[in-house]
Amino acid sequence: METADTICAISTPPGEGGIGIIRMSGHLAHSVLKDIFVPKKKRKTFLSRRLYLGNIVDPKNNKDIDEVFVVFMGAPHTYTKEDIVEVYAHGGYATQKNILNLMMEHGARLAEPGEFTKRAFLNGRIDLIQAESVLDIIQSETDEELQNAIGHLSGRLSEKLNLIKLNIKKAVVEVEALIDFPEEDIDVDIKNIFPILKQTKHLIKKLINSYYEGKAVKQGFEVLILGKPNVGKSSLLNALILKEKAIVTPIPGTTRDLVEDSIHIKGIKIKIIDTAGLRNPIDIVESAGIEKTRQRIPDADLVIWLLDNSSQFTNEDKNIYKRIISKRKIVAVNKIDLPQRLDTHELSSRCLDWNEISILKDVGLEQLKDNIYEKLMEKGMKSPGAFITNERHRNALKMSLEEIEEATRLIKIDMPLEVIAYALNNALFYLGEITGETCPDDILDEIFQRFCIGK
Ligand SMILES: Nc1nc2c(ncn2[C@@H]2O[C@H](COP(=O)(O)OP(=O)(O)O)[C@@H](O)[C@H]2O)c(=O)[nH]1
Ligand SMILES: [Mg+2]
Repeated sequence: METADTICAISTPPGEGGIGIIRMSGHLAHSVLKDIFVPKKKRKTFLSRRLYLGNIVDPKNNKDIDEVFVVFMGAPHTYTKEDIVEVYAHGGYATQKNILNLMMEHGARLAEPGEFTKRAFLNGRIDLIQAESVLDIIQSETDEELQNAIGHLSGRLSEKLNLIKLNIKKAVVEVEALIDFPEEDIDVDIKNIFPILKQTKHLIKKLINSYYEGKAVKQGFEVLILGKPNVGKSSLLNALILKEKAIVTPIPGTTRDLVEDSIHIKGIKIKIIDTAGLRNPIDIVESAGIEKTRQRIPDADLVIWLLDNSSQFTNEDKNIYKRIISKRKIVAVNKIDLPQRLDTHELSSRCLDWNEISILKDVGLEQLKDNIYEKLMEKGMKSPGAFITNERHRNALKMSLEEIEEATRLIKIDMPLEVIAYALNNALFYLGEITGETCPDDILDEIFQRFCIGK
């Protein structure tokens, strides 16, 4: 496929390096190469996928720019499906810049971030999931992340989605057959598509749930330590991360900002956040800290609610509990080295289990860590395979699921077939957004802008 512009960019990271790669894609690539490259052995054209040694020379003044290797890759069997040229130059900034400028003088233009990959997508070589996985591969920090991203690039997730789409298409065909032929003429009952819809819902839900584990692999979990002032929240953060990061004092209200650090428990990344103790604030600084704490609650994957064994259960504790009733949580009673004043009935009457710990004496902390891990993984899907790590994918799956549920409901209340077909086609539309078949331009732009230039 021919795109109007031929694009070029430095594809290796900026700075000094052994080699620097400058890449061009588009129908002018070959002619630009002929203009600015003088091979050691004279030749008129460059064969596809051969490496040539020679010099980049500015034809204006015959000035040598660099001694390089070049390769020409003929369309359509290339990354972008267009003609591609890669120049392997010395890895200095000035050299690469000069070669790039020369390419631009001879008809190429500077590529936008991710534009090579965008062309691969627009020209149908890869779907949108695969394009996004290219970015994930580049940004992977751990092996688990990398393996999942490579799986997506090879089409593992796309395959699953295609299977789901096929199912929905089957249902659409049945509904449309009924629309075209009145019921007397053919032997089809609309209720026959229930099993297909049920299976489809199951498959989509499984993928949506895999986001949880996918997120664990990619970003790690967020664990928020909550509790009234002075129960030992900052001490707990320090004990978990094995550093004196947060200030610990006997003065209630010491922590006024969020303090966070990351640890690994059994290979999963966990961000622990120490917060300002929740109570009626004494001044505006504390009040701002408390507000920040409150705002973080909805996003936290887990809350550790910390109580003090040596002090009574108060209204402050009650109010904290109200805020976290529906959150995934662990209750921990700290300072068990001190005489008990806490009425644990307040916890048991709320059907809560609790961990007894003393951060000061290092009691119960290992057990607490195990609990954190188990709680976080409770909802995770243990089976290997494709899991989604991308918020965009999850949202589209949810929308699609809603449409299928809607279709099921409409069938049950005998709504017109056209309305049912409409809902099913919407479900397909949302799935198409994930792979990119039906993705609006602004979403595409936003995705590719996250790439670096030259990819
Ligand atoms: N006796 C005892 N004191 C503790 C324990 N954990 C923390 N403390 C003390 O409780 C006070 C408040 O601790 P801090 O971590 O600042 O509480 P925060 O306000 O919830 O962050 C400090 O003086 C700590 O040394 C514990 O297990 N036992
Ligand atoms: Mg504190």
